[in-house]
Amino acid sequence: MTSLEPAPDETSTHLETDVEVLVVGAGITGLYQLYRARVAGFSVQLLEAGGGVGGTWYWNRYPGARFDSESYTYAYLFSRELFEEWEWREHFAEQPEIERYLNHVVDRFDLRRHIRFGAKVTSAVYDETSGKWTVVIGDGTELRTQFFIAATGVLSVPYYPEVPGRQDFRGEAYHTGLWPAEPVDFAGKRVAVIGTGSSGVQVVPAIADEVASLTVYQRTANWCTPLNNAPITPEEQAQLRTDFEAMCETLNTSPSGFLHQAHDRATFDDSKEQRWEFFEKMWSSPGFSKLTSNYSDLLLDEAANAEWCEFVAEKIRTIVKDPETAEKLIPKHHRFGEKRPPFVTGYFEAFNNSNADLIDLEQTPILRVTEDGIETADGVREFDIVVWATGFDFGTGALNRMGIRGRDGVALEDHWADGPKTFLGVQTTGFPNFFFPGGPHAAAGNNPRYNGDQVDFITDALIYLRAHGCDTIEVSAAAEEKWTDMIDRWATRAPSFGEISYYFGSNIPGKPRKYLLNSAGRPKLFAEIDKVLESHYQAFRLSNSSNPARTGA
Ligand code: NA7
Repeated sequence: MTSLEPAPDETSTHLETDVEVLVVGAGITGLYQLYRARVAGFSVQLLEAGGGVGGTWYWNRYPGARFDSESYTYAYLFSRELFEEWEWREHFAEQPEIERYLNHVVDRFDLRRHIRFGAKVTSAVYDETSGKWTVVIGDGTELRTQFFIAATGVLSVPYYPEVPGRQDFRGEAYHTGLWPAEPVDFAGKRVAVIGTGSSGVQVVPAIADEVASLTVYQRTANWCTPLNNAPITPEEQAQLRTDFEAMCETLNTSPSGFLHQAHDRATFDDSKEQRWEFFEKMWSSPGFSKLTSNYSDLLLDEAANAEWCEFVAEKIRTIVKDPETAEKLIPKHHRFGEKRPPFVTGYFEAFNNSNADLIDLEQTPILRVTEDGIETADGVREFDIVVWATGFDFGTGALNRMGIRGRDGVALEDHWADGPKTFLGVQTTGFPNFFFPGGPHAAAGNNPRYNGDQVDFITDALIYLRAHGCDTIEVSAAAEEKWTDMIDRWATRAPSFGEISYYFGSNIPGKPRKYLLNSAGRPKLFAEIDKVLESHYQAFRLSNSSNPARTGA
């Protein structure tokens, strides 16, 4: 462990080396998978590379890191008791509270004894004869499992751009996605933040008031709008409890897994005055409702989108006192919703501090990192701390790096050389008994909802296998092809993210430009799951490794 990695949780060093279900990743999805597998009566082990539970919410512990989906809709809903006993402090919880919550869940359901921390998977190889996987971790320990479930997340491999001299910097350097457990002391320091995605725009206001100077390196301005966070009042807490069932129902029938209600009017149904009044309401609304509750044509009609963008641009001009900085902060090349919109608290305001500066990398690109700072066409600026908020190898990053080898030794990264191919975002052909909930082709929306649906589907499939005397399951090439074609078709259809976004892998040089989410959302997943269940898993080949004659159910 380097000093940059959060300290390990010494309380769980448990390791069962021969199990029915092996889960990788102690994030929200992996912990739920562990819970479901255990309740279903399977022997189960969870491996986690980090030193504690949380996954994304373990590694991304930078100042200002918080949910931008409502806490109670992002958290677990499988247990009403859990929902009732955990009172979220804020509508959008901050990282420490999230980490506390996930630790509470682990202890509440006695899951810790199944988890081994500090156990990074280095290879996972399928054995055709036994139908089992052999999984090796960093210290060389070998494990055997019937079912191998990688809940390794989509935002778990931090990306550092190839900037010359990055390693030469002698000050402190941190990536937002690999933040140390010990607090970083920003007081009185000259700080650079590179990157203005969701992470960068959360860090900036969180440290703005304590640093000596803050220089933000922006390559692309983003359509940031206010998060509008607030503490949850006792009355709201009581209401949440009363409304639990109704809330679950709303979330389960919403394509993106949010509570926000869709608006029934299109932009130009209203006069300019009415529109601006409505936009003010949107501006003051919580989180993603700017996308989900805005005018119905916001993401479908260019002129409608441009109206909202004009409104947001005016807001930026009003907040940011220096007109030149304000103009730099207004996106010029993409519409609202074309990239994942960040939600902010005090981001634009931070640029009114006399010690804050915005460098527009479109005008003056970074040439190199030096021992003391960062050089652009404008010269060198010296820093004590550089924060790399430069994103992740999204979707396939972790899975393609785990040394996963399927039937005939085929490498997953080769099978997916042109982009991921999946069925339901849970299995890929040639890799029997291997699942990856919350991985590529998972939803665009409130992640834990869709990922939880996938975990339920997987667990139910394993229960079905057991009940029918089978121990091996592999999706057919035809089902995989059909689902992947559907993903690609929906990817280019409005309302979808633009192709210049990490959702298409465009932030990683050389990565295939393939859509990594599922824009059809939960309704399509539910419909397909229903078909699978009605057809008794026809999309899959079920078999028994010790009795090849026992095939299908
Ligand atoms: P993002 O959203 O991928 O943002 C990464 C940022 O880093 C973005 O502003 C990039 O600019 C910038 N970047 C990337 N490479 C460079 C180079 N070479 N030079 C300068 N700037 C660069 O990652 P986040 O961590 O902010 O958010 C990820 C998700 O976490 C988010 O969507 C939420 O789901 C939570 P670009 O826009 O590519 O020009």
